[in-house]
Amino acid sequence: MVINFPYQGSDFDSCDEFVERHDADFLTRLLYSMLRIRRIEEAIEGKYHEDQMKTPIHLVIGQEAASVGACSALRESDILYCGHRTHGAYLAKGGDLKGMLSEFFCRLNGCAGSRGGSMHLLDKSVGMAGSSAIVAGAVPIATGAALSAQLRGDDYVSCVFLGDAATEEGAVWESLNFAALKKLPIIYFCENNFFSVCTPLEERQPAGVAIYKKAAAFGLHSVQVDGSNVLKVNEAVADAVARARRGEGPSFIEAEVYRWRGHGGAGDDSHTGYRDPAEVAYWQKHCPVEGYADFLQQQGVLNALQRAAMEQQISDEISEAFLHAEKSPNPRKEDLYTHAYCD
Ligand SMILES: Cc1ncc(C[n+]2csc(CCOP(=O)(O)OP(=O)(O)O)c2C)c(N)n1
Repeated sequence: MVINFPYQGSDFDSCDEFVERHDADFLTRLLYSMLRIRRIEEAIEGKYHEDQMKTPIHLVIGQEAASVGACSALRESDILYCGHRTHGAYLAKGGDLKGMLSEFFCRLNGCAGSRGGSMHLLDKSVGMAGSSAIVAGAVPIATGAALSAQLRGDDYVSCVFLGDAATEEGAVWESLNFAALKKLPIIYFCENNFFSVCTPLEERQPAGVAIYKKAAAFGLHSVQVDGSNVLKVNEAVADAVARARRGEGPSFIEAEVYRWRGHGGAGDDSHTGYRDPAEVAYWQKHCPVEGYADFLQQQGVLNALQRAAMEQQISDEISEAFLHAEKSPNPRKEDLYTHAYCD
């Protein structure tokens, strides 16, 4: 069996100090948010074959700790940009489940007004400023938003999620260079899941040059973090946010994660041969959500009853949101040109 990188996930052995630093409410909310994303994604996956959701989907199952760890370090007023794998980031940033599902069902009340679908979630009310299906497409836009914050003296930090494959696009390095030069308040949050569709990292980038080290060479504060550990991700992003707010410029965070499902659509695609199914099974055994839940129970922050209550609450919310989306009205022909032009 090939494991693409040394296992680090779900290792909470050195995390006792986090429990001392944060209150139980915060620690539990991190779990709730991850569990909510997991169950929502499973529900979306389960219903996808019905073909009522008129959108391609890219599931984030396995990567929840990265979404939640990063967004929990941002304020609502901080703005977020994303690539095509949007669901976790949107929900973790405070996005509305009904709005997201309605968007997938191509309904009038979808969070992007049925214009976007899963790859283009947009919701300015929670700081989800935009997402782009063009690999690395959101990176220069997020950099421009950080420049805008700096020029206008606005207090927000701009954060952009990008994949490991996005770092193979020139636009990323032009953005990083500019951000470092101007000391922009921006965080480049790279979810390194080691695959670009079905091409592994080692076939795309030279061995021995970690992505975060390339960013460091451009003059950014740059760190690598275990993306399966929500606490470590939160800490790395909180540090980057504090630096940005102090005017110390951009940060790059490489979070090592593993995607359990195929690149797009429902199900695991490892039978196609691009990755070893045993590798997927290995990562599923080291689940970032269950691992963190077990850790909280060991620490006495959470008990089994509370965990079960979370499951129930999430399940109820999901059922209600699907009903809402299914029953919502379709877009109207007369609105076709709304949002197409602005004065
Ligand atoms: C500019 C561009 N090139 C190619 C594609 C086709 N494409 C879609 S997703 C993807 C891989 C993205 O991998 P990564 O950025 O690591 O994100 P992940 O899917 O792993 O989350 C590619 C090559 C695209 N959408 N845009």
